[in-house]
This record gives sequence, C-alpha cells and structure tokens, in this order.
Amino acid sequence: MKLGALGAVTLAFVLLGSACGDGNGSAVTPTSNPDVTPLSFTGRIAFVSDRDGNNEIYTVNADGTALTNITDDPGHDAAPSWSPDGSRIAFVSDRGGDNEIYIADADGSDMTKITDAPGNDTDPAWSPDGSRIAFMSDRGGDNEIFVAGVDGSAPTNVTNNPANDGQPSWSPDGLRIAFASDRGGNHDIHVMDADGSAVTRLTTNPAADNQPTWSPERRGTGIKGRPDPLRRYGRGRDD
Ligand SMILES: [Ca+2]
Ligand SMILES: [Ca+2]
Ligand SMILES: [Ca+2]
Repeated sequence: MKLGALGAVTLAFVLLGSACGDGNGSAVTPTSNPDVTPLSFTGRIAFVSDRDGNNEIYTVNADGTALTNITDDPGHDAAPSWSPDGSRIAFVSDRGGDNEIYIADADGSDMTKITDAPGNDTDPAWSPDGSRIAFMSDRGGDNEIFVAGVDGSAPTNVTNNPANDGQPSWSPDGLRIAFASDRGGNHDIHVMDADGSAVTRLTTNPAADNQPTWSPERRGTGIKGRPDPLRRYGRGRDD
C-alpha cells in the first residue's frame, strides 16, 4: 500500500517534469523567422505502382516532387526496402523469370541481383548496420528466412523449419529478427537471434498474425520530445 502510493507520487513527478520540459524533452516549436530553416519534411518515399502497366518502384520527395521510376522494367517489381543510410534500395523482381532480390542505388542505377535461386526470393529487410539482408526464400521447398551479405554472399537458412517462415524484421541492434511462422498451426509472430537460435513465439492467437515490424530504438510517449515515463522505470507496456 505504502509502496504503491510512493510509486504513484513518483510517477506524478515524472509526468510533471516531462510536461514542463526537462533536459531530455526540450520543446520544438515552429518558427516564423525566415533566417531559421523550419522543420522540413526531408527524405524520399519509395512505393510501388502499376501506372505504366506493370509494378514498378517509384521514389518521390516527401513534398510530392521529383517522382522517379527507379525500376522501369516489364517485370513485377515490388517490396522496396531502404538501406539504413538511405543510399540504396533492396527490392523484389521477377524480371529474370522468378522472384529474386535486387539492390540498386536510390536512383535505380548500379542494380545488382543478390539472389539466384529457383522459386520465390522475397521480403528483403536490411540489417540496421547495412551489412546484411534478411529475406524469405522457398528454394528448399518451403518458406524459410535466409540472411546474406548485401552482395548476396553466404546466404544462410536461419529458420530451417518445415513450416512457412517469412516477413523478417530486424531489431534495432541487429541481434534479433522478428518473423511470422505457421509452425504452431497458424501464422504467429516469433522472434529469434539473427543466427536462427533462441526462437520465441510471441503470439498464440488462432487468427493469422503477420507482418511484424520492429520499432526503432528510440521510444517515447508518442509525443515528440517527451520520454515514456513507464519506460523510465523499466516497466513494460502490455502490447
Ligand atoms: Ca516493372
Ligand atoms: Ca528466385
Ligand atoms: Ca520453413
């Protein structure tokens, strides 16, 4: 009882401190000073469109300018994944007859096919340090997650399970991979070490759970600049 009350008082102080703007949460306010560059929506968006009759990957500035078709091929091009430094894009294309993973510079130049296997190679996901690509392949007969170098070197089957395993998403530290698998009878979310060990099943719902995406390292309340008071005390949220 006493501890609970103390905890509530402490939490109230934390919330008050956050609201007042402490050292970690300096407020970001718009400026009308023309000499100061305002917060701008920089960067580019990659997306897939069939506007030319087949799927291509396009990029566009976040203000809608400079639309560019970076694939421009009669094949089916899809599933763009940016390199962590934003200089390259991994994607899937069937231009060679079946789905393979390609990597190109962000403007579409210097395109390289990094897989060369029968069947589907899809779901490319760039490791946070930019050195590896995780992807799904059914080259062995069922869907498995492979991890390879960004040049396609040393593709390694890290799931090795007769079920369907796919949709890899790296943890921010690059040590773990979240993925979907139906090894429990239906699709559920799992995590494993990046070498395939230490698999943990996170969901057990009989419905289909798919498309996990690991959050970036920084976490907060969802309010810009305001830290999560629960996280500060090491308490997890029930997600
Ligand atoms: Ca195309
Ligand atoms: Ca293939
Ligand atoms: Ca499998």
